[in-house]
Amino acid sequence: MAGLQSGPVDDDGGPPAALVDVVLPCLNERPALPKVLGALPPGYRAIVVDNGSTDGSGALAASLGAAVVDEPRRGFGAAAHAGLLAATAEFVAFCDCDGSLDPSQLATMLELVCTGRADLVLGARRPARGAWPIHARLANMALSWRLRRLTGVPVTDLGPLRLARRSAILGLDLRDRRSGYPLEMFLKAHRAGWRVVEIPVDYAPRVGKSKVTGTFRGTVTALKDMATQLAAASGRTPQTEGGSSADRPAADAERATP
Ligand SMILES: Nc1nc2c(ncn2[C@@H]2O[C@H](COP(=O)(O)OP(=O)(O)O)[C@@H](O)[C@H]2O)c(=O)[nH]1
Ligand SMILES: [Mg+2]
Repeated sequence: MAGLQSGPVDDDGGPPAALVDVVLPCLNERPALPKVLGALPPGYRAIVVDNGSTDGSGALAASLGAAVVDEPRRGFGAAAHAGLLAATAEFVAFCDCDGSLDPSQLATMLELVCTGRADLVLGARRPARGAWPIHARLANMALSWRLRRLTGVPVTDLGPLRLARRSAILGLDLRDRRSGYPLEMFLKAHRAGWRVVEIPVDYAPRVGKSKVTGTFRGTVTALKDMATQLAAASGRTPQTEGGSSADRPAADAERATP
């Protein structure tokens, strides 16, 4: 296993490969891109998924050195999943492309997964003043309460900053292509027996306009998509508490064996 800050050196002597690919779903986030990309620590490669932006986000991201993936099909999940499919690093993180989150806090998440203490790490947002609209906060509190009851995982936020092993997330076979994607990831990870761990992360006011919780349409779509995921999860017979370790990310399952 390579160190946490720099990836393995390519066989051909080229630049070190990224240890973490950071998927950044991006719909018209031009004003935020310099801050977001400038905040990525060494060893973390930005994959900006341009979700049909009309403000030149994709071209700006490429000029700033990011890998850019085009995903014309609209939807947070469509963008996030296209980024996951384009990723090649051992670990993948997801982060809003709006300047609200601090990618340097991914280092703690990476450490938890690398050392076998977690399979999926979620960032629980600690908002600065004005960062989080009250309706979104209340909806998120209600969702977290429901998730705690449903899964027993002491989750307090279904936050957008998260990290896991790439091959493991691919194995979850995520299907949602809209706002239910982060919830589907959590529910399927739990069902597969993953250790889902939450750590606090800073949450600053975003740069530019919100596409989800800041708009009526975005909020309604998010609620509908979450309800679909919850209904699917509630209707299933739960596995043994914590799920089957056979479904866990392989490397971590090995480490978890006493
Ligand atoms: N809602 C939405 N967001 C998208 C889409 N494609 C990419 N995104 C990005 O997904 C991220 C989350 O959206 P954001 O506006 O930050 O939602 P908020 O955090 O709830 O305010 C941002 O980086 C958006 O640019 C899409 O089709 N719909
Ligand atoms: Mg956001």
